[in-house]
Amino acid sequence: MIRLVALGEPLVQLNAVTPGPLRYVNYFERHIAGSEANFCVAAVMAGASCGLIARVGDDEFGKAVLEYLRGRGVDVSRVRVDGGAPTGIYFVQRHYPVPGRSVLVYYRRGSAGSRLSPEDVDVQYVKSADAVHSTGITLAISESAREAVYLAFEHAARRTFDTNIRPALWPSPEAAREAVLRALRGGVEILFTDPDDTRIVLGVSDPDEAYRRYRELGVEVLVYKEGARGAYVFHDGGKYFRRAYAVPVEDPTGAGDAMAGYFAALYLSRTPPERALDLAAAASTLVVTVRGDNEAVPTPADAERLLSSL
Ligand code: CKP
Ligand code: MG
Repeated sequence: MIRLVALGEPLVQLNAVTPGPLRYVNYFERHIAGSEANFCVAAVMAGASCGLIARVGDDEFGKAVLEYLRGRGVDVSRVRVDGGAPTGIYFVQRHYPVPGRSVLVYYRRGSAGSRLSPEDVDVQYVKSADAVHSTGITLAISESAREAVYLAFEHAARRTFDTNIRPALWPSPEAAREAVLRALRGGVEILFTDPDDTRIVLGVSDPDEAYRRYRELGVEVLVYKEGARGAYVFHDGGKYFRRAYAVPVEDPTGAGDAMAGYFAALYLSRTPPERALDLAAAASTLVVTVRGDNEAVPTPADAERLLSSL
């Protein structure tokens, strides 16, 4: 079984039960999310094992994160409980101002998760994993979290990375660009990204050009996500595009993480990239049909059922 380790901040998500501006939303549904936590759940569903390196607060939300992730089969033995700060939360505003899209409103500054630091990186644990994953979110939340990612990447056998540039978390696009380029420096085997992030990182958005440039930076496999249009996978042997399925969108948050966790688990266990992308696309399709980022990630058998129904 492929063993993955991810570094990042798990968060409590408060998802608006009704669509529209948050100021008129009275009911919120609680979910457990955060990009790397979502990645881990998806990887486990796809048949890998995944451990999370993170911090949560010594509070009810921290307990909820630990219980939920443990229940989903994620190894939380390296999630530290930090009594000095609360577990981060965020709200999801749905279908407003752009129908079919969501807006994330964070309450996470100074959170326990953002206090992740190189001290939390158990080097032996990292070295024993087949691959280590993180995202631009962890690079953005604090300097210590960013250094934790660089340290873990230094010791990783293989690396996977999702650019996930959240402009709200960065002082400037240049800062994001610089931090992401540094994360890519040691060579990333699978890079997950999209046109918006690639415009910030490389100043281009054409998929072929992006692959050429990322390749020069040491990326082996590029998963280039074009949202509701579909996604490409570029690799040594070629290029493949998987068109997205048109489904009713409840909340697209988490679609990228489902694709990343699913794809990484399958590809690293030697599933051909085209097939891995098909199944990963099925996983991300199902995620957008519900609120919550990871509850609808399917088993491979269910992903297969969806693919054969289309
Ligand atoms: O790129 P995705 O929509 O898949 O990422 C969603 C996650 O960690 C979500 O759980 C949210 O908490 C976050 O990204 C974030 O910090 O924006
Ligand atoms: Mg994403």
